[in-house]
Amino acid sequence: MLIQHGLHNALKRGELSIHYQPKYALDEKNIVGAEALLRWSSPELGVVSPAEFIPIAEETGFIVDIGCWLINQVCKTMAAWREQGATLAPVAINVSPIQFHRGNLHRTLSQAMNSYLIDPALIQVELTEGVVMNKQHSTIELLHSIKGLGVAISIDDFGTGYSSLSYLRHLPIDEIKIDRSFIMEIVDTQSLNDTRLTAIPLAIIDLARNLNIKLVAEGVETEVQSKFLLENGCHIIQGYWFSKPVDDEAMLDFWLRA
Ligand code: G
Ligand code: G
Ligand code: MN
Ligand code: NA
Repeated sequence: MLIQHGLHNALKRGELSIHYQPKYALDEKNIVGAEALLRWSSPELGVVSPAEFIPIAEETGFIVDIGCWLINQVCKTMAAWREQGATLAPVAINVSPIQFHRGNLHRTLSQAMNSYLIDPALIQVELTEGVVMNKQHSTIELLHSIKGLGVAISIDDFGTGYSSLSYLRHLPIDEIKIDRSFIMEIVDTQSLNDTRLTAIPLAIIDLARNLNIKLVAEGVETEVQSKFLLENGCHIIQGYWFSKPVDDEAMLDFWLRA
């Protein structure tokens, strides 16, 4: 209840902020993108995790307003980075199923990109499997219309949703992100000999390669995990090993060094 009440004021009072986590190419040793992640610092509640407040914002539908604010804010920040000389790579925005189905995602994205003159090739939308699995005509149409803007579509938390893989073939999917739960299980070099632990990441790597879909591994925290991924053909990682999510100034430093 406290969270629900606080969230409405949070947007108005500017308590929400956005952090960015780089996606890093292990082979080319450069930053190839970033994921935008919401942060809420409440004077009454302290720092509230998105894992806590997003489900509540989804229940009340307020996630549509938050998501709209976030899309505009990301585009605004990208324009500021550009102005300061950054060479940008695509920034991924998490879109809640509620915003996807009920918000006017196509218009929100196109208006924000227009306002700040952001090249659609520099925006990515992250959806969970649950959203794209929905076979309704409207879902498929919406996915194609988002793609039609020139925005890329990425599947978040891949492997944790439903087991049907057929959507990868008939929907316009550009990228999948191996869920961090699979990466976490690789705790040391011993784990690499345990096929029960490596089988799923390896299968996802094969799947992505054969379908010609980009692949990112999430939650990469150690050198062992990085080496395992690089040696097996997953070149792009996101996780604490390269960098935690950082504020827009620290992200600018990353872009300027890229
Ligand atoms: O950053 P952190 O690990 O605390 O995020 C926890 C969860 O909140 C993750 O599952 C992440 O996908 C989700 N999340 C973070 N930012 C956003 C956002 O802007 N929109 C939506 N819908 N989810 C987000
Ligand atoms: O569900 P989604 O993939 O959007 O969630 C991304 C979340 O994962 C972010 O909230 C981020 O803080 C968190 N995260 C990013 N890198 C790591 C990592 O290396 N380890 C862990 N445990 N969490 C991470
Ligand atoms: Mn995500
Ligand atoms: Na994820």
